[in-house]
Amino acid sequence: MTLHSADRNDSTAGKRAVGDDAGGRRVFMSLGSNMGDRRTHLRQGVEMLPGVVAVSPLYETDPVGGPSQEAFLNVAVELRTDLEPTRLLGLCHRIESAAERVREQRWGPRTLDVDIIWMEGIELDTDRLTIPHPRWTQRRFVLAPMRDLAPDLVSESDVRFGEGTVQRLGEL
Ligand code: A4P
Ligand code: MG
Repeated sequence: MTLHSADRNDSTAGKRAVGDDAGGRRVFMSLGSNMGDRRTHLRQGVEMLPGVVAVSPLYETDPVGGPSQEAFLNVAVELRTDLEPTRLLGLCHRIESAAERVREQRWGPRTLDVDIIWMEGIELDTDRLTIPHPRWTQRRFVLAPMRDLAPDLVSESDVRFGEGTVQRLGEL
């Protein structure tokens, strides 16, 4: 896995460019839903994120970890933002609350999960926040959409060795 930052690569097929010229650091988020109207939850979540540069294709994914539960829809989103990590985490929680997420069980079913995957130049590990996300390099439901957006960070073999099965559905 190459975890250095590089210039943006706009040549990736399937990557939907949303905006450009935004300032700030390069950031990747992962959004997942497996309850209710999954696609709408993801769309509304993406709309609430600041500085969106690109949204990956949509993937249907088998749950990794946790109890037996329905399949997820997952996407990755690239941002450019000056928001500090803790502020961005606060925003993640507000976006999840807007989808009326209820926390009952770790890794359990959820209307919307918004995770910070990677922030350019940031490494931190506190009780509330770990960046890069501690499990992202093991999970195909994050690696596959990340590969679509950031082939400089994720290789084909990284995706192949990820845990879980994923199916690309098209645009969110
Ligand atoms: N937290 C720490 N680091 C971060 C970060 N980088 N981004 C803290 C976001 N949050 C971070 O998360 C618990 C706490 O983690 C947060 O309050 C925050 O302070 P949560 O969202 O409340 O609970 P969770 O998601 O159940 O726990 P966790 O450990 O974040 O789960 P994971 O590892 O993210 O896994 N399978 C498929 N196919 N698709 C999925 O989207 N998601 C999970 C969740 C499991 N299996 C899945 C999927
Ligand atoms: Mg989460």
